[in-house]
Formats: sequence, structure tokens, C-alpha cells
Amino acid sequence: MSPDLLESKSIGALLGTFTGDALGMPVEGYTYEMIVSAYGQVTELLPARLGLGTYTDDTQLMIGVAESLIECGVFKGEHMANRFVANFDSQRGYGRGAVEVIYRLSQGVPWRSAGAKLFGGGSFGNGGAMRIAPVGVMYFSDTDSLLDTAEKTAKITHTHPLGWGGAVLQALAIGLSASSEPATPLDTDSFLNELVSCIQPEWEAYQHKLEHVRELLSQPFDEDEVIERLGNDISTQGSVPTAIYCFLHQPDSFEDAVLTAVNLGGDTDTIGAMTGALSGARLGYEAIPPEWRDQLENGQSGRDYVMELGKQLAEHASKILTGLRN
Ligand code: RVK
Ligand code: MG
Ligand code: MG
Repeated sequence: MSPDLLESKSIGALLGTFTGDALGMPVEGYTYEMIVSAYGQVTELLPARLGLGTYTDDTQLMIGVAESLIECGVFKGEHMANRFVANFDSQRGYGRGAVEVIYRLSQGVPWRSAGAKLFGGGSFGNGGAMRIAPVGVMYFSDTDSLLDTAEKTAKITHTHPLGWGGAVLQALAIGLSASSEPATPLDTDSFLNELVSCIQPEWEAYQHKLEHVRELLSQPFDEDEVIERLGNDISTQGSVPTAIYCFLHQPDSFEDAVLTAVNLGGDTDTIGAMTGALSGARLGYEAIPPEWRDQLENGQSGRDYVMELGKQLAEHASKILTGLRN
């Protein structure tokens, strides 16, 4: 892969997360029917509670993952946990389990235990998966490291197997998207087979969900069926397969894939963010409509900063790719 394409894909995965998050934020928690009655369809960035083009916890935490991987060159749990604490901004709208873990970390609880026993058996919220794009991009050419790093990254906050397992699945899907040649049609069956082959017994529930994805892809799009069979909620199991479906349904259009995700309703910022990461990793950041890119917030840790993180992450991804080839 040329260095330019790799850089564009790396920026695409990070800026894709941001763009999907910003598109979904104004309708977060709306049902499909509420979106229809308020907007007909979401087709553009809408005014949001923090302003047009602003992001939420999804992008904020993704930035922390990217910063830590770039600075350390490898997963370092304490460093990444410290980035989550330093970047915390309650206005961005975090899940309550994530708030609790970040508070525990700020009080000196070790990163290996801060996420344990949340909700009894650990969180299965989609917060581990929504922030995982940097891992998928950095290790796209090294699947073992990708799987291991995604698991460790998610487990800082999400120790339920469906929580961290779904994050691993999303990271692998981003890695496969980054490996794909944008000008060649995507073989969605092979893509799903690769995902299924990495599922571990602790989170085998995803196997069934991915078979639903395969079946839904063979039929005309029907939002009710997608929502009923895959979900559109705040759980990892009710959102990661949905994002994978939205991407595979329209693998060659960032705009169509992400708008399909957002218009399903439910956890719109997160399903939008995860679909955006997948699509951006395949198509590169230039596939994100320029008028959307221009409208993304661009203050401290805004659009330019996220693009710079994408560039630096691509350098790490390139070294790993080259190292494996030698
Ligand atoms: C606000 C029962 C559980 C559970 C378990 C439920 C942001 C809880 C982002 C919990 C994302 C919620 C989202 C989210 C990301 C999780 N038993 N219920 N074992 N595990 N839940 O709190 O970072 O929007 O109701 O860990 O994963 O945009 O509050 O946070 O949409 O899932 O939050 O899980 O959330 P958390 P998170
Ligand atoms: Mg959010
Ligand atoms: Mg959300």
C-alpha cells in the first residue's frame, strides 16, 4: 500500500469516527420514527447541543487511545488510562459506567482493576468499541497484535466479554477495511468469514449476529428488520453488528453508509461513529463529504488535531507493515 493511501485511511478512520459521532449527536436517543417526524431523514450535520459539528465521548475517548498509542508506540495501560482521565470532559456525554471508571482511575485505582465488577459482571456498553479505530488502523497488517491490543484497550473500562469482545470485533473489522483496496469491490462474505473466525467462546453470541448481517445483506434494506435483528442500542452486542452491516451494505459510499446508520435511530452518535470508522478506513478521508469535514469543530483537539493524530498513527502502521515484510 502506498504511504499516501495508508495515511488517508488512517485519517479516514479517525475523522470518520468524528464525523459519524457529530452527525448522530443531535438525534442521539431518538427512535427511527422520531427522526422521521422531526427531520424526514438526517442528510446533513444539524445544530447540536455543543454546536454544529461537535463531538461526544466517542471521539473524545478515541483521541485518548490514539494519543497513547502514538506516544508509547505500543499499548501501555497506565498511560492510556491517564489520557482518558486527562481528556475527560463531562459535557461530551459519557456512559455512567465510564464516568465511574474514570473517577476510580483519577483516585489512583490501578487501571487493571478500575473497570472490574461494573454492573456486577463488567460493562457491555459500546464504549470500548466506539473508541477502537486507532488500534484497527495501527495493527491492520498484524492481526495477532490487533486482537491483543484491542482486548487490552477495551478492558480498561469494559470487562464483560460482550463488551470487550465486541470491541475486538470492531477493531478487526476496521483492520480489514484498512487492508481493502478502495477501487476493488469488497467481498463482504469473505469479510464476514474473517470476523467469524476470530470470535472466542466467551463472546460467541456475535457469531449468530454476524449470520444475521450476512442474511440482511442478501435482502433489500428494511430498517425495521435491521433494528429488530441487530439492534440500535447502547450495548456492544446491539450496535457493533449494526455498524458492520451499515458499512457492508454501502462499502463504497461514506455518506450513504453513515447516514443509513444515523437514520436507524437509537444510539445514533455511536453507531454513526463506528460506521464512519469502518468506511473511512476503507475509502480514506477524502471520501468524507468536504462540506461535512469543513463543519467539524476545529478548536483545541478538533478537526486539525484529529487529522494530525491520523498522520502520526499512519507512521506507526507503516513501520509495523514494513517490519513484518522484512
Ligand atoms: C451516553 C446491565 C449494562 C451493563 C451490564 C448499560 C455514550 C448501562 C456513548 C450503562 C455511547 C450503559 C455510550 C453504557 C457508551 C452496560 N448490565 N446494563 N453488565 N453494561 N450496561 O455506562 O462507555 O452516550 O445502562 O459502561 O459503554 O455515546 O450505563 O458506558 O452511546 O449500558 O454512552 O455502558 O457507554 P457504560 P459506555
Ligand atoms: Mg457519545
Ligand atoms: Mg452513543
